[in-house]
Amino acid sequence: MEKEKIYVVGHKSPDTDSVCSAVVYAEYLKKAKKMNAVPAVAGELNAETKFVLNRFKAAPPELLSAALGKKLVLVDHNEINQGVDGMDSATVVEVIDHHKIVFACDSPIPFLVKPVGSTATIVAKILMADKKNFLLTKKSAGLLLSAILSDTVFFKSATTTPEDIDIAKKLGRAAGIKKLVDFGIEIKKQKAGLKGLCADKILYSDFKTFVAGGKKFGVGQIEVCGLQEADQRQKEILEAMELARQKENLALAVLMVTDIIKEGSKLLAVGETGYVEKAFGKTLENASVYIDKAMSRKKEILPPLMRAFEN
Ligand SMILES: [Mn+2]
Repeated sequence: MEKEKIYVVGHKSPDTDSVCSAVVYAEYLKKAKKMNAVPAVAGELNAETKFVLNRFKAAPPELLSAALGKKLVLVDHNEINQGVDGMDSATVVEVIDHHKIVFACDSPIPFLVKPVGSTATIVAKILMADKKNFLLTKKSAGLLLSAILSDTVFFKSATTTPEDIDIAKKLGRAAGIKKLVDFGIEIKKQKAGLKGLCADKILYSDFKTFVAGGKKFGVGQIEVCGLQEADQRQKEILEAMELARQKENLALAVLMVTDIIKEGSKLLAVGETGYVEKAFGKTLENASVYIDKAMSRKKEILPPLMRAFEN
């Protein structure tokens, strides 16, 4: 009898970390654990991830649009509302992640969460510890390296730890890539910017919802090289954000326009924007405010925002 299929899947609006971690970890489960593991994605691939998969000759994972009745390994997320639809009627058998923990489960499962810059860092360590299966191929090393460089914005994000840098160097050697930062910039350039994206796509390219103080809110993020284009299109983006906020019943919707060159983020906000002012002690102008040095949603934007909702 064929073993039951297990889908290894990241969050919706999949990013390079979500996808590459799923691809490599599924291969690990298959080869080292003899499981019938299949990598999957919870949404359309972005241009950056397509570039990375192509670069290391990896097939795009299958699209999983409904989780109902399926067995899942979650990578790069542990919040049910950020994952594949129907997850409450799926069985989560394992989690590997680097985000805050909100997961609940009525039976014990392997649950590995570490405060590092990317899920790929954790997956890479698992592969490196398994000496007998030779899983750290050029392809898997290249995919994981790309994910680390992407998630940590080539080590510039506040989420970067010494472990990410150390693992990335080892992966670089295995993948035959010497100049890590240069390669990181090449990866990031694939999708940085707003060119060719409608306002809706800009908001939803990386949008996550959260609950705090009994209210639901959403924070999206888009990376750009310079804020000029975003400034010009601000009105149109804010209109799309307000529509999305109403549609998804959110108290507040925020978009981080993160300038990876200037290393800061302009926040656009609609809805109960007082929470943004409270969180950052700044007054919004034109529904927006620039936060210098803030590039990480998880580390620099979410914690003060959550506190503002909770207090
Ligand atoms: Mn990640």
